Amino acid sequence: MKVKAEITSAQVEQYQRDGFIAIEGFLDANELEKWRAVTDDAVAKRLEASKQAKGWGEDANSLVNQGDPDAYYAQVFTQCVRLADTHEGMAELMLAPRLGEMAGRLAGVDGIRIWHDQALIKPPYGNPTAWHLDNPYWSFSSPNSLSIWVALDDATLANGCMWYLPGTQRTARHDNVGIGHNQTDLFKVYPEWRSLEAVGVPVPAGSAVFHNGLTAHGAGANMTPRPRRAMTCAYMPDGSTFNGKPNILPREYRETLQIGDVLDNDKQNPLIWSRK
Ligand SMILES: O=C(O)CCC(=O)C(=O)O
Ligand SMILES: [Fe+2]
Repeated sequence: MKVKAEITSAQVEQYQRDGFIAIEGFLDANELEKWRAVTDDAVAKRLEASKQAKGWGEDANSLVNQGDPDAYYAQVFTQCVRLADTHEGMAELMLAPRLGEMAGRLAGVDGIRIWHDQALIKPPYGNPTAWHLDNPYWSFSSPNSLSIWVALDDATLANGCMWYLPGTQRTARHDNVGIGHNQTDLFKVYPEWRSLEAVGVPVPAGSAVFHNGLTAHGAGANMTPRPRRAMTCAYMPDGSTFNGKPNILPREYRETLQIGDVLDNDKQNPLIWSRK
C-alpha cells in the first residue's frame, strides 16, 4: 500500500502548534476506492451483526450506536468501532505501518499503537458533532495521543467537515467533560476557549486530517441529502499506561490491569510503527 507517508518538519511544526493538520492527497484514486469499498462493507456487516445484539456492550465487536436510529447521537453519525477486529480488509488498511509512521512523526513519539479504529458516517441532514476532546474518553492519558480522520467523501462546510479550536491541546485537561448536544457545553468547563476563532477544515475525498486527542474539535451539520463518510483511527503512543477508565477495553483484559500498567497487549493495541 503506497499511502503517502512523508511528513516535513514544517508539517510537524504546524501540527504541534495548532493541534491538527490536513494532508491532501493522502490516498490516490485507487486507494480511495479501496478504502470506500472496505469501509462500506465493514460497516454494513457490523450493522447487520448488531441487529442481533443490543447495541453498545462489553463485546467490542458489537459496538455500534444505532440501537435507536431516531436518537440524537444516531443522527450525529453511524459510529462503528474496532472494525479491524472483525473485518480482514479493514485490518489490512489499519495495520499499515505507514499510517503509524505519519502519526508518530507528527506526534514526536517513538512508537504508535492502535487504540481503536472507527467509521463515522454522518447521515444525510445529520446532526452536528458538538465540541469535544477525545483523549479523556480513553483508558490512557497522554499529551501526544492523536487520530487520523480520512475523508471518504469530499468533506465540505455544507456536509459536516471537521472544525478545530487551534492550540487548545496545550491547555486541555484530562478530565472528561463528555460530548453534549450543545456546541457550547465544552465552554462550561473551558470558559477561556469561548472567544477562540474556530477553523473549518474542508478537504477533498482521500485527504487525511490528524488531530491531537486533546485538541477541541467538532463538525457541522450535514446540510446535504448525501452521507459524509469518514474512516478514522485513534492512536496511543507506545509506553502509555492504564488510567483506570474502562472505555472499550474488554472486561477480561481490563480486570488484569492496575492503574499505571503499560498498555502493551499486542492483540488489543497493535504496535504498528516504532522508530527503532
Ligand atoms: O466525524 C466527525 O463528525 C467527528 C470526528 C471526531 O470527533 C473524531 O474523529 O475524533
Ligand atoms: Fe472526536
